[in-house]
Amino acid sequence: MRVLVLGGDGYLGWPTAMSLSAHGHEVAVADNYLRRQIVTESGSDSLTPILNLPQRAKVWKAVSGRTIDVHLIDLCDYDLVSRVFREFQPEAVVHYGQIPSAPYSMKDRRHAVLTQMNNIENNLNVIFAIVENSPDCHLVKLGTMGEYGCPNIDIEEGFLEIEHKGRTDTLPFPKMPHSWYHASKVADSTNIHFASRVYGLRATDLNQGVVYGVSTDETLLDDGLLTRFDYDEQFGTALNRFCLQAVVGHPLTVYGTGGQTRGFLNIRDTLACVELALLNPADAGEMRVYNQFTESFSIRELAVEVQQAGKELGLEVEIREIENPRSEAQDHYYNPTHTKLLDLGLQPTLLSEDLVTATLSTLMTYRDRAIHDAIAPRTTWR
Ligand code: USQ
Repeated sequence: MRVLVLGGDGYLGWPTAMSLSAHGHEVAVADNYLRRQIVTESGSDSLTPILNLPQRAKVWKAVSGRTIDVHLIDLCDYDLVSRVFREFQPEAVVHYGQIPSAPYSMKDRRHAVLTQMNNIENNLNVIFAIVENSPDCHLVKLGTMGEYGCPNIDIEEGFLEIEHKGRTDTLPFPKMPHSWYHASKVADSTNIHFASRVYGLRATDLNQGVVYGVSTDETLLDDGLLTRFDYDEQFGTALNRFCLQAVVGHPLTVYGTGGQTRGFLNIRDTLACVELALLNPADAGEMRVYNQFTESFSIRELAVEVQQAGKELGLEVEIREIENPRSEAQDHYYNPTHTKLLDLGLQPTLLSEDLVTATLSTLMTYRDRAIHDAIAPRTTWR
């Protein structure tokens, strides 16, 4: 299959591109390095040293004998996006190419606007590039579990059967996003659903949980193929941050009581889920929604997990509850359905499989590169 990976320089985009290439797909990537730029501007950097995209593609060619085409373009520039679609004629596009940080979007008006403008505009460009150049192309879009928020009822996979005043319908599940960033993904889902109804777009919206881990089969082949690893207060996510904190001797930053519960998945499972979505395309005019995570944990449970794994490696790890910088429920019901990817054959990689220890061991190699000032939370929701 010809697959275009948007955001192909990112934490998930680059490993996805390699994995698809290794599995025999013809792969092209597009990126404008915005993530690198805003992480640097925020005073942080990837813990892992990463090459630029053309260099990575060269190492990949040397290691695997396979080619990944690189396009350094801004997805907000429609002419360039359209040209890549015309030339490459993708059968599927995996869209990761967005600003992914809730705290970044909550810093102030400017960051909220930048996140929403960038994400919503580039997603519209992708929709129109498909419709105008490769109408049969399947859009696999990275959404987020944070679109739903934490309602006091079970969360369904995208749609909910509702009976109201004697009538019934199946409608998009209600959304209560956690941040301006998560709200941008809600807008994307609405726009993709609209395009599927109006233009016959075929689309799969992957509402992904929090991803953790640093290694995949392909990143382990050569140091030049490493993916980025963020741990700062804006672009680092909970479990990855805790792992980094453990190896550099920083107390684990549990926000509030740590009762917040979220869905998590290993980076390897992201790649597996995306490929399953690609191999089982939505029909023309259909928007599928999968809840993409494998296990739920409270933040406190994760901190204890990291503390225990650290002990086995001789690390003394302190857990510290700090005032929650976010406006969020800390003790809440959370029971999202996530069976569709399992039905397609996903074999989950579970946290209990020594994954925390493996991540800690890898991070220890690079711990001297950590920028300590970037760790403590500074961005508040209020
Ligand atoms: N948290 C802590 N300590 C930390 C960092 C986070 O207690 O040092 C808590 C937060 O308060 C929150 C939970 O961990 O309750 C998750 O926060 P996060 O930063 O790991 O994840 P989030 O902001 O929700 O966003 C991340 C990704 C985003 C993706 C989302 C999936 O940045 O791109 O969409 O995870 S989900 O969380 O399911 O919406």
